[in-house]
Amino acid sequence: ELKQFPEKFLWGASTSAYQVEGAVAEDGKSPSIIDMYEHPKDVADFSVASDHYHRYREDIAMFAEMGLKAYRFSIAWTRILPGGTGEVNAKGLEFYGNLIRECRKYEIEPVVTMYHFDLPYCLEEKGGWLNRDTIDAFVNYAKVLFKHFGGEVKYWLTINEQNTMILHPGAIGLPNGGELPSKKVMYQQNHHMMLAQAEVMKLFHQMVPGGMIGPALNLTAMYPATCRPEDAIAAHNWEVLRCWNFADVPVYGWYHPLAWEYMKDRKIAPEVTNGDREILKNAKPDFIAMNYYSTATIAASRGDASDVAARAGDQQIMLGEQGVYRPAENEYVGKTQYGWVVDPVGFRYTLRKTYERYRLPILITENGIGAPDTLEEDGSIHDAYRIDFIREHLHQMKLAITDGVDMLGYCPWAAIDVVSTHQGYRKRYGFIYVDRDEFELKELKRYRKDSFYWYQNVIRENGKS
Ligand code: BGP
Repeated sequence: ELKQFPEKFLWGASTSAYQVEGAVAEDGKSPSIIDMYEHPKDVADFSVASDHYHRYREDIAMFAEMGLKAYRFSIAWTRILPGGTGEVNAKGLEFYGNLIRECRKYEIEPVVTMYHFDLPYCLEEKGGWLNRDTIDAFVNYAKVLFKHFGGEVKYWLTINEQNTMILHPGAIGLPNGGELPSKKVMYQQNHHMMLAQAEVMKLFHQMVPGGMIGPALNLTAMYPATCRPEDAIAAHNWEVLRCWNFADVPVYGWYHPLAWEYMKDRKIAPEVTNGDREILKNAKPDFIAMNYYSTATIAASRGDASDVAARAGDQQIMLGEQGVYRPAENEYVGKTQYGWVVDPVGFRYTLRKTYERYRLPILITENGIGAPDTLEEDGSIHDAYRIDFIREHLHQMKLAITDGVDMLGYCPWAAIDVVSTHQGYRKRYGFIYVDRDEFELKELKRYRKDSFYWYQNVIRENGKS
């Protein structure tokens, strides 16, 4: 029998600081690595974004009207500590304090990401995550956040999509399109981020009793392309390297055993210093936050695939890794116009696998479909594709709950239109339309999409079907 959503289910929606706020150089904010990108000329940059920095009151009032019980947003490290570490910027604290209070006013639970791709540029200049000092800087930043907001915010996310940052270094976190770091360098950066995350989770449990903290990873189950045993091994390889290796460290305190052998064998395992193992072992998350968009289908390597995942223009494409895996097509799933696989059943499958592996409650922190919505003359936006997408994913989530998966909540991407990581403003995800074009800002007026009213009803009914 189909179970219903739990009573206190966190129906929410998400954004991230650099994609929604704008005001990139206001009130003492320093540049992050994102602000220092040589931005492609044909897509909107992040300087104004959706102007949430100035319009958060209006936006949160609309979120409240939609019925949101949670709002997942990120804090820009560069607003709180413009120097990366050291002096605290009072204006930064004030902004997020106001934002949190505004949520509370409507009984919207703030869910805060501490770090969503936007490392302070001043830290990048000193070596970024390759430099162990960045670990201390992150812990220090966390201390400031927990001290000021620990009393008002219960749910915290450490790092958004660490696996995306590490596995796609050309896509995120590499200023000015420089040379891609080697895998050895990436796994060393990853190790330092893991240590920083562990220290922060430990500190959190000391400073914020009763709060909950977890990593926010992009998780995706893999299908073998056929029932050929070699394809199953390859799919398992990529699932381990792409997903479980990143969740095992926070939960179990060490790397996935197969991933560790893979790294050692290729001489790309991180240097581990005395005390690192202790640090990783001494912290645990309270839940797993999951960003889910699609699944992948994998075949055995033919020995001629080149390197890791990449994008080509608008299209999301994947390349394999020699001797490890090779991407394959899946005739049973659809694709968005940007080439992202649409797989609601894969959502249930990924939830089951994640819960089976970690036995921790799961909070969905992203899920959604990017599309170029059209604003009609009368101010309506008919985004039936978004409604279909979310409806199907909700149904599969309900099946996962029925299967026994412990779900905390659902915060799809995005609460309101934001600038996409790579496709600017033409690719929209929000329930609320922001009237601006790629380059023409207009008045940034907000409009309710059809999906806004639909989601409002879903929340009102606690997802009953
Ligand atoms: C996730 C990121 C988000 C968001 C989303 C959609 O990987 O955490 O920041 O942007 O993907 O991706 P895109 O904007 O590239 O379509």
